[in-house]
Amino acid sequence: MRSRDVAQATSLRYLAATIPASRRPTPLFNALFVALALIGLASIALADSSTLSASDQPRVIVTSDGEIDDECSLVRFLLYANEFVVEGIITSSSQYHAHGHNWAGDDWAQPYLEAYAKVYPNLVKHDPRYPKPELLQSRTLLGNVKSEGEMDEVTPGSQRIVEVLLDSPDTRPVWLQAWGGTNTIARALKTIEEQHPEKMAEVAKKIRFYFIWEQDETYQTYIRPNWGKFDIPTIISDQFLAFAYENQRQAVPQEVQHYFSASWMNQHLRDRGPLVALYKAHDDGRFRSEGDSPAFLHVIPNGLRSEESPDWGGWGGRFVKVRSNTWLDPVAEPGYEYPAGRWYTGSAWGRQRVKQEIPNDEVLTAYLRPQWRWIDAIQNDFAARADWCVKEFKDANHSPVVSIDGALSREVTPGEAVKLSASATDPDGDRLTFRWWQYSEADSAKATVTIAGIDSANDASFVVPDEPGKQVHIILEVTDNGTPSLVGYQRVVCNIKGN
Ligand SMILES: [Ca+2]
Ligand SMILES: [Ca+2]
Ligand SMILES: [Ca+2]
Repeated sequence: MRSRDVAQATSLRYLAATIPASRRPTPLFNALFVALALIGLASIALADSSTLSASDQPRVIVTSDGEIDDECSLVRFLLYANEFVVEGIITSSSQYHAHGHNWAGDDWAQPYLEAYAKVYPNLVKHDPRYPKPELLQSRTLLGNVKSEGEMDEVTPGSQRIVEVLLDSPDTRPVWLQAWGGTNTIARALKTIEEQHPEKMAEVAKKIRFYFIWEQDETYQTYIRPNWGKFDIPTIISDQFLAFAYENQRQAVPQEVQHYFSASWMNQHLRDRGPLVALYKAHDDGRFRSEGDSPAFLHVIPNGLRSEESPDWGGWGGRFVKVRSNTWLDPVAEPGYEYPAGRWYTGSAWGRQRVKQEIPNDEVLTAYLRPQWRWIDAIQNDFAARADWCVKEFKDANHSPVVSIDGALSREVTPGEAVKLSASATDPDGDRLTFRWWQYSEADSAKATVTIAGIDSANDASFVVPDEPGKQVHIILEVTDNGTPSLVGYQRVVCNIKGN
């Protein structure tokens, strides 16, 4: 097998259990997808799915070490609870936080859940899918917290992960996120290995990992050696630095830093009810850190389809495959060799570069771009949801809903003029602006295509470059003129035929 074929085969396998993205679920589509998947036609369902503007809510389990930036991330996460099936919010330790070591308390998440309960009656005016506070409460549990990397003890948190993964009638992917150490996840997997070794392969097929660094050793010492053979798709992010503490996001360009400024934050987050009131910005209001948020930003079904393959890119960054199942941040340095072991503060490329404190470090800026390029849209979307906590539907903004005419994934021929056409609606009746662009970093084509009618809803096109076997990724961004201005997306993936 040539390397490209290997990549494509993996990508297909990755796709097979992943349901394509959009904002509105329809039961008909879900039933159709399940039926097709059952008879082994999942990839055909995906090819045809573009005519069905629907998706399911991704299932997610958060594990968090309760640092201040996790607390900030939890506020944002709860505002997106309508987009997910929240299977668990589990406290874990890390190399930074554990019992007796900068510990926020076993019940650090409680004030946030209580505040969520207070704003829930208003949030459901904006989306009835927000989960009941009692449901979130019942799934918020203590994991392995006694020391860094501790995975000996079976805990309520580890058992919740076991329960979700062993629930065999449900084959949908489960995104296991590590905002801290991977130890509680490791403990859960060890329980499954010990008690149900015959189910490991089936369980592994459901799992998607997204780790914010490896904040303890358990991925290397337990998960990789024992579960590596199952090729669980694993993203380990270092580019989250663009969304982290000031000293870490220093290379983010000025025009983007604006969205972290006290003036912007105060304008959009002050007086937004009890949940956002708990958001631990700095005293003057400026952004503190949400280094862990990319773990769930990646799976928000916003139309970018980032959950379909880690190299496609989206709100949680963009990654390259460096080992059979492991996707890390793209390092542009010629001849760079990724570490064989942990990707963390002691080894990750961006972290090492940040330590060098190079003024106007354009190389670091470029490295972090897959994350910061979306910050304006990410922050405005956050601001709108802060409004949802206190405002009526008619007084708040909601994203445009975008629908592509024709397939989302297409087979195209070199020289062919591909027509790009879409429609969009806005829940608030806002005026909409269309913009098509090639996500050239995410696609395998070398050529930069010229898109005619770049701001046209239904009269845009481009000519397919002569690069058989490659892909061109076209993003459609539809922006409304509400306050704050919000964006809806779709992505058209064109597979160039030949060879
Ligand atoms: Ca954390
Ligand atoms: Ca709107
Ligand atoms: Ca390209």
